[in-house]
Amino acid sequence: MSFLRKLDLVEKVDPEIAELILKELDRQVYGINLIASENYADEAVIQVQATVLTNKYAEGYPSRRYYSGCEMYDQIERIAVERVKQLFNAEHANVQPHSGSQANLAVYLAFLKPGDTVLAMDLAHGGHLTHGSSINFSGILYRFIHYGVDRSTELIDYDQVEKLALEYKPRMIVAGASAYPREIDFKRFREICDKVGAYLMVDMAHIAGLIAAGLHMNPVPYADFVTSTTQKTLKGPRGGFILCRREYAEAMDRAVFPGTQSGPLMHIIAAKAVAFKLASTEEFREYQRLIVRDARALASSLDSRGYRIVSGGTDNHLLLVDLKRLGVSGRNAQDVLEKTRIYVNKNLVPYDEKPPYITSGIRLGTSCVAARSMKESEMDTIARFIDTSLKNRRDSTILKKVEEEVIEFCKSFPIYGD
Ligand code: DSN
Repeated sequence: MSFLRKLDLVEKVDPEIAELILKELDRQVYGINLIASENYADEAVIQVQATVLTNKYAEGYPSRRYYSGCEMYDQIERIAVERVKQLFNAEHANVQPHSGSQANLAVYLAFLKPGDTVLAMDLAHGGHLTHGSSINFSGILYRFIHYGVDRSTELIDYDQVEKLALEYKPRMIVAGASAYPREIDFKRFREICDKVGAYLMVDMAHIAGLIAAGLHMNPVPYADFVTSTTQKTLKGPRGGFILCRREYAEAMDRAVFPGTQSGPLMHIIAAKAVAFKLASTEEFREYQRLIVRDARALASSLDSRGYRIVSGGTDNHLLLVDLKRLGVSGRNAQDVLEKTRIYVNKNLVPYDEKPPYITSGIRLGTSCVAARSMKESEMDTIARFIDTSLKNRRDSTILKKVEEEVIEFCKSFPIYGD
């Protein structure tokens, strides 16, 4: 039995929480996870997080801590930093950000002043909350101007980015997205930044695994700062990191600690180190190749069933499905699919007329299914499950039958060995 089911100590002190954890494990095992930002961390990565490393305060950086007893933590953090620098060929790395949002906050704090102009991708076209949403600290503290995708191609309109950059002269341009299915041309972003003297920040959170595997252009040679999470395609613990050029290292580190965070989560930093090691293997690169093949296969299986795929396909780990033709909202589709144990998230499609809590689309990602070794032919089965569920959304008997099929299907694709 996997160690993940052994919760004897928790069961003794808090059976209520233990039971919920075990139920959640079953939900993960007997369900199909297509949430593009999620993944299954390796068991070693999970194990590291449940160690005594959680007990320590280590504010500061290796050899410059504010507490004694940090000898092991210095070594762990140095290993994590060296591994991630090597993985992405970066000059400097900070592995302390607790999340991707914290990483973005630290870059803004270090290199912008409140009120500065920043150009970033519109959330409604695939950007992220921390790329200037008016309800997020980023949009509250800085003056964000947004670029989007072209209405007909649904690809980033680089000419529009350039036009807006020349017009608004931003101090920083942000590239990167949380719902964009195509490759991003970081070289073109660099050229635009150079024309207007702007910093380039790339938020590579979604595609970090693909970049590590050499399947997507690496932003490091072009960007001043690169931020990321570790839990998405990278398959690590929940957390963030920042890469930058040597010249920015001191300001960057100061912005993380003491600028925006105090005690680093050292058990998570150790888990990041393990994940970076795993991400440098040929097995990981093969896994990333499968993610992309699966995403293409899922897009094509849905397309052949009449679904409109935003931009006509995908180059990465995710696809956006426009459900307008089917007459079902993204929210409704998410709820229906949850009943059949298929997990997706509702998502705005470009130029969506519905509000963000309803939406006209869903976002599907293949990091989790590829991690279970589901291949192209399985994507057709999943497309069939989705299609049957959505087209019979008011028929509880059919939905029940699909749910049973999903459970049976999942039994052939374990997440954690048994
Ligand atoms: N919430 C994440 C996503 O789903 O893309 C990004 O923070």
